[in-house]
Amino acid sequence: MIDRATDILGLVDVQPTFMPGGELAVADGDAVVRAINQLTHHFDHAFATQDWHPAGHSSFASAHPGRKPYETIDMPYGPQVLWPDHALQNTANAALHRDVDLQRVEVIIRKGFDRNIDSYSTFFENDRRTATGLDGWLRQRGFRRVFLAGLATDFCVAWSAEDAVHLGYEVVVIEDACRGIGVPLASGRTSMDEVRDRLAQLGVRFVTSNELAGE
Ligand code: VGL
Ligand code: ZN
Repeated sequence: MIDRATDILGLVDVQPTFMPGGELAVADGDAVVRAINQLTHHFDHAFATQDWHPAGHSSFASAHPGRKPYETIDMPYGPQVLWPDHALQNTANAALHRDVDLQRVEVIIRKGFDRNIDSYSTFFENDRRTATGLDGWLRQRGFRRVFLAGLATDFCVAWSAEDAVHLGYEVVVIEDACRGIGVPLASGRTSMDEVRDRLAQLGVRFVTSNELAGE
């Protein structure tokens, strides 16, 4: 059962840059728009995140001569997957999708604007220490449970879910309102295979929109 006072919907990177036709297209990524629009009415409160990179960002393969997108390199803060240039500040594809219902969005957290560090999670940059400020905002507003939807399941949604658990929130991922990238890993599995196990172990719940409607 959704508690409209202490539950909040988090819309992660619902931006055309992550959808078919975009720079870092997630397969079927645009399907999240309709899925999200059908479930926002369950919530009184929402926040959104927006990937927001300067040109030459260090997560771009193009910033590392000889490297290709989807390779992993070591950065001072740990391993980093390299991406095609995407979510460029002030470009149309970096805007929140024009059709997504933002009526209940009370704060928009931008991330990835420091050119030297990537930021998947909506709580911390990829050093897992530099805060975005969202935790303080949620806490001061009295939210205790975060429902996540958006892109991409195996990166920004997963890292946000994990940090939220560590910060003491209950976390629910609305799986049909998310789509993933599926980067091949050294283990032979993909980032999609790993993410569900890792999050489930942390106590993250996965629900479908239908289950949410029935709750
Ligand atoms: C994302 C890769 C790079 C995401 C953002 O939104 O999941 N993934 N930047
Ligand atoms: Zn990015």
